[in-house]
Amino acid sequence: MEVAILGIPMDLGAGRRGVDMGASALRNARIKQHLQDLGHSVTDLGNIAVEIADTFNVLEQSGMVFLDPIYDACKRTYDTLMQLPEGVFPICMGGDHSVSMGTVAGCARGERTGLIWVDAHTDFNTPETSPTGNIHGMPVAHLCGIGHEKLLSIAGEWQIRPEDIVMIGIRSVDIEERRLIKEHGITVYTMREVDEKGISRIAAETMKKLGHLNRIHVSFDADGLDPTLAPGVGTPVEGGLTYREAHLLMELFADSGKVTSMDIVEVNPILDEKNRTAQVMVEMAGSLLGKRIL
Ligand code: DIR
Ligand code: MN
Ligand code: MN
Ligand code: MN
Repeated sequence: MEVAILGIPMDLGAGRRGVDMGASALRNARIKQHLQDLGHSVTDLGNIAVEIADTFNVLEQSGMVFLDPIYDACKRTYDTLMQLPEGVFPICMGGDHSVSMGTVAGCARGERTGLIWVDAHTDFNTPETSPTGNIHGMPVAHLCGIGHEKLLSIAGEWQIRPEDIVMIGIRSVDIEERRLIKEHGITVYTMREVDEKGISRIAAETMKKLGHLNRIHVSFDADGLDPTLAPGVGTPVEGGLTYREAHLLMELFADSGKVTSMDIVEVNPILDEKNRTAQVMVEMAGSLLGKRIL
């Protein structure tokens, strides 16, 4: 397969600094070589230009922290991905999860697309419901067309349909966010469902729901994993996906042959231990791109 990797060194959407170095950490963990060893042809597109938090003195912009520079970086990400030739598999390396307003839209290319959100959080806040004002807690709402007008304009008219979203690994949802998730009928597999059903049934149900679509994007927040496995994240939550649950999920998605693009986000090397969070996320990409033991 033709794979393109793209860095978006963004930490403007998160509450803690350092996640802008996530793409560097993934390159340092040899993401390109790992995927090449699986037989893929990999092009590194380099990084999207993102402004640096320290150069701003006004932090608060209408209850949304760093709204304007986040819009600019997401727009540039969207435009870059839209220019990729058809058939290339993009892997977008954050950066905090606000980048996905550009990556998901850019990978979808205006076509109806399924979105699999692997995360501890549902990221479905709006400027009105957000307890923090941090935009990394808002990308899914904006992808569904709900939220701030400026961020909704990144991809023009195009939106993800709420019925085409499946979230897995969820264990932290804000009160108002919970209401929105229910109101919009988002399919959510919390950690309780992972425990009760097992990951293979969840993968099968996900593909039953989304498999009819021509494009499926997997957006993988490193904090979906258990923090003992992935300590390098800004908002760790106990009780996440285990090493094998996460790999099996990626392996089963690979078997479906339906996934067309991926994000790896929220890897924060400042908070990490010897880059192990980046390393495990590189392995996740390998499993999603068809790594087999035998
Ligand atoms: C929280 C935290 N729900 C917020 N969100 C995080 O700020 O909206 N998302 N950490 O990854
Ligand atoms: Mn997230
Ligand atoms: Mn998260
Ligand atoms: Mn986040």
